[in-house]
Amino acid sequence: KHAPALKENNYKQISIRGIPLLENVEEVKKVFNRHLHFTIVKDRDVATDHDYYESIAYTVRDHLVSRWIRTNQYHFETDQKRVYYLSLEYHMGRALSNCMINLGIENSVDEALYEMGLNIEELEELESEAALGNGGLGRLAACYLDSMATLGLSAYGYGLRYDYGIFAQKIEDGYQKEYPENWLRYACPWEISRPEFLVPVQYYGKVIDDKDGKKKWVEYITVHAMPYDSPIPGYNNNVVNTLRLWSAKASEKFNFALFNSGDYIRAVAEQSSSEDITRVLYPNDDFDEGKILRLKQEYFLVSASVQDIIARYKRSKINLKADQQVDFTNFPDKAAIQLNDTHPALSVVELMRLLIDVENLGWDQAFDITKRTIAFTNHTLLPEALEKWPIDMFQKLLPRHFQLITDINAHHLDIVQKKWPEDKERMKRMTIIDDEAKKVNMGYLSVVGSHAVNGVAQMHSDLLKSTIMKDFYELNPEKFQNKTNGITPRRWLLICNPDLADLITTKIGEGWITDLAQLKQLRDYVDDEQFIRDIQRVKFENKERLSKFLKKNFNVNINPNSMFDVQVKRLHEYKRQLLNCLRVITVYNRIKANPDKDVIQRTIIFGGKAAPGYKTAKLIIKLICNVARTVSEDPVIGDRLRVVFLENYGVSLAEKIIPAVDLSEQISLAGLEASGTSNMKMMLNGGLTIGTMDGANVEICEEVGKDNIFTFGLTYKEVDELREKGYNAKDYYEHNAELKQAIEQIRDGVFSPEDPNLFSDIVKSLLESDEKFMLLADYEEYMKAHERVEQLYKDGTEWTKKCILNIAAAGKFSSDRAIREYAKDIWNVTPTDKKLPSPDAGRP
Ligand code: F58
Repeated sequence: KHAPALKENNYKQISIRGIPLLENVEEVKKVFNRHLHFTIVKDRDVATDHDYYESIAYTVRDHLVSRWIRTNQYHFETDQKRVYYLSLEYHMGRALSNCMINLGIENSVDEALYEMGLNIEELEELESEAALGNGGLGRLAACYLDSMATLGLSAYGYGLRYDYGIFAQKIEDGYQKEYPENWLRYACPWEISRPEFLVPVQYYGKVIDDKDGKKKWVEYITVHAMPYDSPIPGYNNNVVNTLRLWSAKASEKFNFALFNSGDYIRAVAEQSSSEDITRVLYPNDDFDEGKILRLKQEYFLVSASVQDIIARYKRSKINLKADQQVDFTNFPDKAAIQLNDTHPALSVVELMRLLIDVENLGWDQAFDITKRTIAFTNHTLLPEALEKWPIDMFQKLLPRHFQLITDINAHHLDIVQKKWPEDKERMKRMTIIDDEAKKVNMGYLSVVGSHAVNGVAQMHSDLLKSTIMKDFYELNPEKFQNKTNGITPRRWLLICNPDLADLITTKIGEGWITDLAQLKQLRDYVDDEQFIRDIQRVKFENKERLSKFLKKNFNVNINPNSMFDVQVKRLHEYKRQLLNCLRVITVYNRIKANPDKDVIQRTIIFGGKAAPGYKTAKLIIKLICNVARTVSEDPVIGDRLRVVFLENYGVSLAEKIIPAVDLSEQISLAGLEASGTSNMKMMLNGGLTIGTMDGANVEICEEVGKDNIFTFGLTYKEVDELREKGYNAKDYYEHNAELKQAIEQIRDGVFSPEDPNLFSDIVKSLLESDEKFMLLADYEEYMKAHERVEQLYKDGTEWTKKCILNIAAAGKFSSDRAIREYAKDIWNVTPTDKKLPSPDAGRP
């Protein structure tokens, strides 16, 4: 290992971000050495690179600590309303560079490491990422934490500390294989365990009537929730909020009977089974598996968090002063709980239970407080993803909660009946507990128990009101809102694409970092020839960097001079990676049929994990890999077409891919992608979108103008009409020779000569049962849209102008904007751009 070339280092010094002071550099070195010695307990002769990573992580963490403590003191003193974000998933990615940037110390750290002969970029790669999420929903939670801290909100994330996050994906012979990813193998330097705040969580047992007529939950078993806190630094504002993740710990009393019977060894050994609750993240996206362990996880998060929230309320300033029974009347003015989908929906019932059974409030008051506290975000309309728990399972695991849901449902149906006295069908549709299907509907519970319900893009929110939540919208129209998703411009531009960030800053200053709408000033430079060349240079260098990375880590060769045409996201039929694959096959056929035609060089990049049990999705991965193989082995193709499937797509890989994207593939069937967020990331980094009118694509189109995006395909209305009249795949198949050819090639084993029938299920579903995703209906327009892409790409300047217009129009998609809207319309809290006093400025 050697120090980076001086030239590159000099270049970094000429940066808009924080000028390093020599004192800081000396200080960093001192603290680094102290940690290597006292924390890691190594000397430089035996220290590994990982030890150096840990030492620098602890050094950076030291800079956070006093701000973190300060933030807590400040929030106690001001006693402003707290926002609690509850999510089963947080896809955080790596923390080191994020912390350095948000604290403004990355140049000092860079320089200090350089002087010690270490390379920050190499050390950063050694951090294992906290991948405690599946896809968009978990990453959204992470972006929102960043924005809440940056906007100075007193906000807490609550989640689960899974021992195993999302699996590591390997592609072996074109097949996805899943491997466990032990992200905690090395201790995580960012988390602090808080055994003193252990919280008991109860399961099973039964409910009895107490002497005083109260309900009492008895004979339950207890599992303890151990909190682990991680810092969430705001950008340059001295705020450090907290993400609290719960880990299951057996209670000592767990197997009392066994302990007493003298079977000590077995009693201790069996403790581990209750600790299984937080062992592993369920790897499904947009699919509800209905397993009891998942229900245990959901309740574990909810119970521990709601108890913690109530405990904090009781310890808060207003209540400490009042020398009397805690008054819960003000609870909704002091706490807002946001449910990230229905997964934490039990919060409604747990809050009711604690208020009624423990705090002795009356039912009506408890329900009023609950509704005013809780709000609910829906992330999908796909029926297979909507959570419904079997009544039996639910009642056995959570007997008291089942009673409370029964009460809530009775109260709710009473209101429905008063409003529509004759409408029996509606009552049946709207019941939270479906006695026929024997299921508890968690979406309905979430709506009934909340004061606000939102979708994640305008189109999605509209569809919520007109489809799955129609009856509920008619009952309470005032509850329904839209909050279009956003992404944090810190991680998704400033950190992952520093050269573009610098270039933007030289033109419009650095205000965009916390006010992304300022990017629209870039429109003034759309004809500036130098700026256009600079944008092109940065994009090219990013593509080169990605190419080198892929060569080094995956032995994949791609050509940075080709167009990078990218679809990276979870693998799901509705996202239609298969449509992209049909297109690739057609492009391949065209080159073969017309080898002398002048075409642009394309690298088509796929990436994404399939749920381990999702057979079709896994077979689509295999097909893509086989097509990639056929293309690369064909001597006629040369460097005109290259197809790659990148292994193990996640936050860290995304940070490398997104800055290098030319073309962003967003091709779901209209009505099925609630929002999408990779579309926003690529736009912000100067990628042009080819997409359907679905989710947030609609708003991207509005913002950038339809001349600067390649839209195609059925609209939602057309999909609806087509479904009404009957979708017939053969119509398209018989009328489009290229489409027919591509499907026949798959059918005939052109891409799987060793097993010609390998993809027969895919062919069958395309031709016989695809009314759900209608791939063939959009194929022709998709091909035409790609021809428009090709035309434009031939004119480098015109292409780049549109890139600039896309960057300039990406302001709306900042998670800061989204969080401002949540703050105003749902939580009733006020963001601030004031900095907290720095740690050396005395206690607030
Ligand atoms: C995603 N949902 C949406 N669910 O599909 C996407 O359109 C949206 O942009 C994003 O949420 C953020 O709002 C999603 O990622 C899951 O991963 C769940 C995991 C747990 C089981 C159910 C799906």
